[in-house]
Amino acid sequence: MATAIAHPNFALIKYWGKSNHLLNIPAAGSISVTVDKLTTETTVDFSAGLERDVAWLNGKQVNDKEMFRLQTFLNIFRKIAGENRRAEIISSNNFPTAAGIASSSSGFAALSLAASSSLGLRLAPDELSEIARRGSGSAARSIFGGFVELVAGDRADGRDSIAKPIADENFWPLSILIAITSFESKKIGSTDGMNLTSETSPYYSAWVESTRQDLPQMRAAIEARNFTKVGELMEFSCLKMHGTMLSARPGLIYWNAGTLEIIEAVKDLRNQGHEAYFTIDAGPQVKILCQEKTKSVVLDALDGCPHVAEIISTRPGPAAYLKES
Ligand code: 2P0
Repeated sequence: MATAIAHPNFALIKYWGKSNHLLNIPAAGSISVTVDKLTTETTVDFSAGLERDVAWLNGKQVNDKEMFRLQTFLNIFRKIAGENRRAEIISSNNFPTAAGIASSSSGFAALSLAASSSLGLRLAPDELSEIARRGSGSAARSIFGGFVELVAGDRADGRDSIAKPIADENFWPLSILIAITSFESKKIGSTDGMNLTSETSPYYSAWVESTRQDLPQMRAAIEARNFTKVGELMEFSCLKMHGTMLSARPGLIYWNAGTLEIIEAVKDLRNQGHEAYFTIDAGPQVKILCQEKTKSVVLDALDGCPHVAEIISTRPGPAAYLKES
């Protein structure tokens, strides 16, 4: 039995589309920041007495569709370890699940670490990242803390599609404020949304090609701690991704009225000389990136948005780790 803790990450350059569905290889790389405060804690117990895998998420038994995904994922670890036993997974998040706060990134990262450790496998972080990616693309990035790049890689087997740290969580103490506009789970999950987009959007190939061009620019901007450049590129990638989603058939709209309200508030702040930037994932929440000196004015502006239900204040956070028993 082993318990692991992982933190979600938010993409500065977004991942939206796959080149290989079976191995879950992204069509382009992505860059993210892992955050502190939000956690997934997952315990895995491979037990001789179980007839099949079972999983509990936030105290509720996982449905058949999700269970199939988890079973397939655990098979990767069983194969490496030469193991036949089934497992019980107990996982909980201290934040809303499947609502655009990247719960699958921390979820599959924590599961990878707990499953490998409970089978006595001592995998290096990049091996763990490669396996985590097969569970959920963004999870490859949450194996590491701070600023992280998931490389698309060149190999057909995906072995080089792994996350690599750019800078650790102490490199740049930015504020990442999460403005929650809805606690509902999303109706279309990321995998289905990506597949719909890549199959039907006339803009999809341009999205993938332009993302490849954004990556070295974002990497350089982070390394130079160039806040304006990071913020500008982050918004560019976010709006391009949502533009591509909107052009799917039928169009994918993850935003609600509160999402737009916050975008307007952030743009107003910039017009008043307070530098802050927004990003939005596959859900209606908005993440706002700012520096410490601007945090209080951003919080005041968010307090003035009627659709904001809750604000979570985070900073770059650590890599996934095992909990001592
Ligand atoms: C990202 N998202 O880069 C993008 C931006 C959501 C929008 O990665 O299909 O749950 O499990 O590999 O990792 C969410 O996608 O997708 C995601 P799968 P995942 O953060």
